[in-house]
Amino acid sequence: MRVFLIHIRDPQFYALPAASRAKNGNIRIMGFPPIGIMSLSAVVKRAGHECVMFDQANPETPNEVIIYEIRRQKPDLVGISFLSTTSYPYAKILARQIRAADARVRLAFGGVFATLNHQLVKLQCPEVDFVCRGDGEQLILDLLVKLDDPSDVAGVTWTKDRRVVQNPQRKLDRDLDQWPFPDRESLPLDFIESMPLDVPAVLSMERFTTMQTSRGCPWPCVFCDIPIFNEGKWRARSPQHVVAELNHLQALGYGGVYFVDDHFLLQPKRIEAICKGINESGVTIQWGCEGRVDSTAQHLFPAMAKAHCRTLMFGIESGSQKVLDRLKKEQTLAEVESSVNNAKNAGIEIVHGFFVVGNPDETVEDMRATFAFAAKLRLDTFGFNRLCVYRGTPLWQEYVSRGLVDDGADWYKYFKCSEIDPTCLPGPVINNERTMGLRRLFAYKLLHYPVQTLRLLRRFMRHMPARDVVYLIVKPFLGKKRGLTRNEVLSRAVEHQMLKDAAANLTNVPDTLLESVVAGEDASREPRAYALKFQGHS
Ligand code: B12
Repeated sequence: MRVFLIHIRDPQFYALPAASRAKNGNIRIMGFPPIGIMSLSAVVKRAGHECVMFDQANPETPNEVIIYEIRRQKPDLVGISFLSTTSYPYAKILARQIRAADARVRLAFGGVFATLNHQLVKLQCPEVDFVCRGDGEQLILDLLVKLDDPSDVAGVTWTKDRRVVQNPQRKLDRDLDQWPFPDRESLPLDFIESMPLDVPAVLSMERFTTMQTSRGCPWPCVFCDIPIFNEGKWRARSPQHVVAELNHLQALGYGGVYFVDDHFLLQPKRIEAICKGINESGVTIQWGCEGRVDSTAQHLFPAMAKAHCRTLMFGIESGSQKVLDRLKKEQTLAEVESSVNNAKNAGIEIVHGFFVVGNPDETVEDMRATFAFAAKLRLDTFGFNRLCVYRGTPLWQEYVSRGLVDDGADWYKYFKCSEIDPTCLPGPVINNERTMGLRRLFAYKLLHYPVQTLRLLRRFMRHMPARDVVYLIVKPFLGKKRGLTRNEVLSRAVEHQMLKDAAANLTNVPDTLLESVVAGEDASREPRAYALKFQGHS
């Protein structure tokens, strides 16, 4: 069978083509690779099928090229993968265009958003044959042999006799070592991790990729849907399997790896074995990961640093215990402080703090406390995002019961909490407090931690154009902005408020408007000349 796998990205959001090509001729992309479809591609190929991947971060494969290739290569199944609510409108548009161009091809959706909203997605997108829930590895193999009648393929939502059928849930796969390493070599792309991401994953211009060493997180934070996606469970690959993949990546020339695990720091024994394996096998790849501040693995931070862990990211969220409790974060300010200290004392080079502002019941004093707390912590980098609410999270459920969102009409939208929740501060107040807070924080950091700050800036200078670094520093001190400057687009390191606003607005677009966008595009038109260069068909 021939399978096409497409990773949908919001245009200009989280992945940018770099100006230069890699030595091997590949297009260089600043951003995270699409590890979801890369994982599935490896599985599908090992089973003897053909697989072609498309990542929409590649400017040479817009929708029209993908449709052209579908017509030309006639795949048996086209799998469309997307992570979040923000990319759903683009997935919808592409599915409709594909269906308009080819009435027979089988179309499948997968990923976190599709999983959590499977029935509604199936109803809203009748052109999609299968909405796939949860892990995709075994599911796609089962589906490929049952494309005509997936009645007994667990985890699929489809239509039979004009009725939406929800096949039984697939049992959570605990044996993650059975799957091959993701197929990273079949896209005509090379990834580099740099500042357009709002998180300094490893901060290196080396060939960069991601790995997933565990899945899930059992904690009940109200804004997160991962416990529901993973049925409250945490599953992990064995240390041997993880180290083997790192060796494989080193042999392929990768120099930076970010673990996209939801909570890498959960199991001390596993971390210890991974670090030991890295040192013993001579892996020198620099890596980054994230985890909770209450991790019991903190005594291993020195071992992690020795095994080339350069970046450690903590979900700190707030400097107000009241807000932390409201978010059901189940962590204390003292735990935050000691884990950041432990990481810095261990020699981890970049310790990052994720914060959220605009939380329910948060006052101006709480926000000020958050910025004062961030200043006190020995963090190297930080990000302050506005809290948003997505369907599938406990907070969404709360908003449904408080009548703030309509589960039937709003399910495919996402909102900044302050837009709908009267217990949040108004948007302009939040933005103003954030700007002021960032200014104070930057000034405080420069004054109190000059060595740490200068060291970090020197590292930035090595990996970013100087003007972007300057902009990054002066941004909080600039007055009210008037529009999106080129630098602002490029330097989305601290925040990318406007782009996020655009993405949020798009999720609010009704289907009728989307239809007109699709109608406006002539899906039957021939792809542009550059498209033919794709995969060497010139
Ligand atoms: C890494 C990551 C990112 C990276 C992007 C990585 C990339 N490839 O582009 C960055 C930092 C850029 C990012 C950005 C954002 N992210 Co994010 N991100 C994640 C994270 C931590 C891991 C995703 C991942 O790589 N998983 C590993 C791969 C192997 O899994 P997978 O893609 O899910 O694929 C598996 C299955 O889903 C399935 N599958 C997937 N596709 C298909 C298709 C078919 C046909 C089949 C059969 C199966 C299938 O099979 C795969 C293998 O089992 C997740 C949390 C999570 N655990 O999923 C959040 C997560 C997806 N992000 C989230 C959000 C909200 C965002 C942002 C909107 C944040 C913001 N406000 O700016 C943006 C939007 C990005 C976008 N364009 O969609 C939310 C989504 C919630 C929602 N309902 O929308 C999540 C779930 C985090 C959370 N806790 O809530 N993100």
